[in-house]
Amino acid sequence: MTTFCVIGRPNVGKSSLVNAILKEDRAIVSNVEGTTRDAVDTPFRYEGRDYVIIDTAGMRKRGKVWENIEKYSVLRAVSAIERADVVLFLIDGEKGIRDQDKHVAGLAHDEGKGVIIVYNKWDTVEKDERTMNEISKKIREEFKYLSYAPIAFVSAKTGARVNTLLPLIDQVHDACTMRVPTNVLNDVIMDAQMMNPPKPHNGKQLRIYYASQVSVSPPTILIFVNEPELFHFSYKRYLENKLREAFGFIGTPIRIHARKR
Ligand SMILES: Nc1nc2c(ncn2[C@@H]2O[C@H](COP(=O)(O)OP(=O)(O)OP(=O)(O)O)[C@@H](O)[C@H]2O)c(=O)[nH]1
Ligand SMILES: [Mg+2]
Repeated sequence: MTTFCVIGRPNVGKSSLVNAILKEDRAIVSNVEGTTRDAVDTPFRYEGRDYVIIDTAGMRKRGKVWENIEKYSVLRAVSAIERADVVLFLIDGEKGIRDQDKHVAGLAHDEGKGVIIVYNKWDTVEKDERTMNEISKKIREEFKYLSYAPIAFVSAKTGARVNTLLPLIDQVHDACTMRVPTNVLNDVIMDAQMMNPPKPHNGKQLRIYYASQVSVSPPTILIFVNEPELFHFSYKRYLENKLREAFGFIGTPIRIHARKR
């Protein structure tokens, strides 16, 4: 079973998207912000697979604090994220990316769940053949830490491309729970090291002995080294990119921890 939730600031079209996926008018849709008050779970079955979709209330932040009336919607959204395998993070294509979206995206990222960025209201966007690339680039710049999240362009209103979401959700959920066999993992890490060995720091050289995947959701890799302090962020990121090239890991964060052997 796959549980996924739909989050985003008020009025981005979360309830409309839930309806479009379910193809029934269940959730209440309105152009008044804050229509949805509670997180609502709906179980359904599609092509032999079971899902639970969770609609949430829109979230908004003023200055440094979540607005009082919004505070409970944030808590409920966070609990929806915690219960979900995959998070659909919605952006309103009619209004474009706003500061608020960053706060919401941050919540999605912090929990270590699978994330799909959904650019909704695509029907309202004036576009030519370059628009999708341009907007994707903008999204990558604005949400750097979500670089692993695939981007979907949909219209909850017309239903355009909504049918691409469930297959993508399956793919991301599979990536979140993927287990890489230890020998294959070590081959990739050893190759990566040979191509680009870690640079010495103050005459000290990082040595990587052995890696193993210790958990899933998110995939977590433990790497045994001579000195964990020598394992710099940039080298971790390099290895993460190599792991993504080799295994995909679409839509899921990867955690890499170093331990002294
Ligand atoms: N043009 C267009 N309008 C949309 C689309 N999706 C939603 N809307 C409209 O946007 C407004 C808000 O939709 P909702 O689905 O209620 O938004 P929400 O994110 O659930 O809002 P809250 O629950 O209040 O946070 C409604 O007027 C919808 O008809 C879309 O893809 N295209
Ligand atoms: Mg709603």
